[in-house]
Amino acid sequence: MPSSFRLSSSEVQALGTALFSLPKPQGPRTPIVTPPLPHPSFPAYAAAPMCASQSTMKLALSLLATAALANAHFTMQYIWNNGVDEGLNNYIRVPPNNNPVTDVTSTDLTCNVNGLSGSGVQTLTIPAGATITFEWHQHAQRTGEDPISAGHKGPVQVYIAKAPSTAASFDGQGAVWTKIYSSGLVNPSTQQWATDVVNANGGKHSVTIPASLPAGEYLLRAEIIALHVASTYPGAQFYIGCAQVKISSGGSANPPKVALPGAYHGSDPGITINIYNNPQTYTAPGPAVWTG
Ligand SMILES: [Cu+2]
Repeated sequence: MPSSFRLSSSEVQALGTALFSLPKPQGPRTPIVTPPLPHPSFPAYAAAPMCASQSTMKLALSLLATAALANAHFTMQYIWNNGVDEGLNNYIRVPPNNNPVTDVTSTDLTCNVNGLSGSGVQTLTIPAGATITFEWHQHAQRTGEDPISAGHKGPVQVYIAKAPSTAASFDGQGAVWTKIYSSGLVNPSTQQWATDVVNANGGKHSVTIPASLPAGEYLLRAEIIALHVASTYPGAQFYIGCAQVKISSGGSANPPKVALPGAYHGSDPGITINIYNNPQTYTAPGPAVWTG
């Protein structure tokens, strides 16, 4: 496994902290994580200065993370235009690896790492009102493994931003983003999250582009937030994929817009949250969905 696919040490430590803050299960529900607990005084042990037992600690943390996550990290790899698969990484600003963004004030929040330019990326022409599907995978392949690793629970959202000129030259900065889709805690009684639905759908989720948007070139930004280590900030993991599209015809709507980064804060209840506490409601970060 390439090193870029491994959990960082801070992620592993945060996971350990989150797991050891688990409350007792309340009512009938499927256990989300049932890792073997390697040591009763684990949190203090993990926070202690480096010592002779460091390698043992690392092994225990590694086993813990493996039990909970099996794999890690993913990227947006395909865009489908009205049901047509447009091919691996085509029309997408591809990040250097599948690591998440965790700093909501970073320009990496816009379109992932190295995502401020689309030079070399083609722009896909779509009709007004198109149904666009995004497809995510852990690795650069459709292998049948979980598209996103099952331990990654959280919301799925889609934003769109109109480019002043070409999508390829658009950096997506400023108050330019309109939220057009959001799905969070789908079923509180079973603790089913939007990410579970994406996994069940082979890594895919769809959005209808509002037909009232004006013709022109746009960035489409899909976002999956994994909340498995989000009980402190930074912890929530932002997986972001931006695609370049050209709406061939359209209307004259002027939808509400926010900045990304800008609209999210580390203190947002949808960003800093312990999802192992059987939440019954969830408020995703950012503005309300605009449907056209
Ligand atoms: Cu991951």
